[in-house]
Amino acid sequence: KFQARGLETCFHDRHINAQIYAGLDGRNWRLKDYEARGGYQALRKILTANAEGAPGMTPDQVVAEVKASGLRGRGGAGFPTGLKWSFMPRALPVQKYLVCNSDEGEPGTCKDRDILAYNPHIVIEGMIIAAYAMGISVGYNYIHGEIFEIYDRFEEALEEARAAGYLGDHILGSKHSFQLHAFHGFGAYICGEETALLESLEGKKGQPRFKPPFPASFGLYGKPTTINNTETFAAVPWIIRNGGPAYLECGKPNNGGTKIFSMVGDVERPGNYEIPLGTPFSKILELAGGVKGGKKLKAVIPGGSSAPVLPASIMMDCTMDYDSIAKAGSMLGSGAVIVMDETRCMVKSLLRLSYFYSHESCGQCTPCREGTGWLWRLVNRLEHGQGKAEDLALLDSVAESIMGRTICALGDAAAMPVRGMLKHFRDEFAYHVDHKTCMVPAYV
Ligand code: L3W
Ligand code: SF4
Repeated sequence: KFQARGLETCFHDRHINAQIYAGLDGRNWRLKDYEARGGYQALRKILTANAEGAPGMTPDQVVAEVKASGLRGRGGAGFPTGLKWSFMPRALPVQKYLVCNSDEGEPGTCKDRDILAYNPHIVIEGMIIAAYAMGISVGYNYIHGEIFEIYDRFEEALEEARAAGYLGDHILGSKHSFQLHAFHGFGAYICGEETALLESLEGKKGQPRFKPPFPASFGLYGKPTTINNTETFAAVPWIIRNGGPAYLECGKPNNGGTKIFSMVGDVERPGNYEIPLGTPFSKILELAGGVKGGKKLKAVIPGGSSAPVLPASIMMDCTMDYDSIAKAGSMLGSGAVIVMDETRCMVKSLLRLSYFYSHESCGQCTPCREGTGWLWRLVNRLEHGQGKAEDLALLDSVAESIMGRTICALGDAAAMPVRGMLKHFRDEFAYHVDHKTCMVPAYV
């Protein structure tokens, strides 16, 4: 059921790969296996009282450790995790919630489902620690609606954790109580947007809310809520056991630790690879076996479908971290690296992306609802030899009119790939207009 998909080990000495993928063969994901690998030791470290009865680490110390680690949100935005945790008004005597965003839906991204499949307890432990740090007593893991086995497995893991006293009242005999529940989502891409996820969790239609207010002040049921991605929580136990500075050192300044990249598209060994942030792109391409069939690399979308495409010449000079990819004009996003070889037609690729965003738009705001449809129809006619000379400028203008004018990031996510394609591969689009066909022989 849970087969390895070409997962490689990390080549860095101080990696957490063994932690996340330790249950790789699909059998040793259970609590006893996780404990045998040092699982729940971080939780014991913070909760075990010293001779004076004080906990091993105070909530403030936990937040400080996460801040020191440089951990940034692994869901797409790269927001500093420790800073986000510090927004939680811990002392406020109201119900507060912790939510894990496992609604992985970004095209190309398939890392969170692997973490949940191979090592669900690492996420549970990370969430219990986060709840302790922020004084939260109730949490949910919102799992993508189209993955069934993983939801069932997570439920089983929760049962194990409850039976062992890691979840529930007075965890490990301490004052910390935390109830954690799994929630099976509905499979809509937009439910991965944090406020749409909250609406969905409340039983409503999954549509994004205006921000601000951010979930930190107005979240689930209007209460203060912290939402982090699955991979973000999975990094926390290692940080607590080994210290924030050690995690930071695994990566590079402002880009602490390791990150899982989903290598997809035209590579020999597609799969998830955990590498230190700051690793050259050429290295991860090599880990994935290089470009499939020995073909030439044409382009790469470095951070999931929302990120602008980069041509091979730029990508080969990049390192895989937030700052390097942003400097090159794209974003690291959720870490899906979509590799395209020389036979890929950029018009056809954009057509697929544009259709996706048009289909997934929730329809609340006009620039996104109408604009994504226009983008798709324009690219569709270019692809099918009916494009006009003015269509390229029109594409630019529609994308420009969407950017920054919508409630959530989906509008930008639809517009950015268009701008990236036209910036770097305009000649291909012009060729479709002039010749009514594709310049890439494989698709003619
Ligand atoms: C309190 C403030 N909280 C920001 C919080 C905010 C959120 C986080 C980041 O989009 C991106 C998007 C997709 N007080 C705050 C504050 N926060 N300022 O920090 O916020 P933000 O708005 O920068 O990003 P976002 O809305 O979370 C996420 C991109 O990720 N993406 C999508 C990937 C999709 C998946 C998936 O399918 N699972 O990962 C890929 O690139 O385009 O740009 O928590 O509340 N002042
Ligand atoms: Fe919905 Fe699109 Fe507006 Fe987001 S940008 S709220 S997906 S219509």
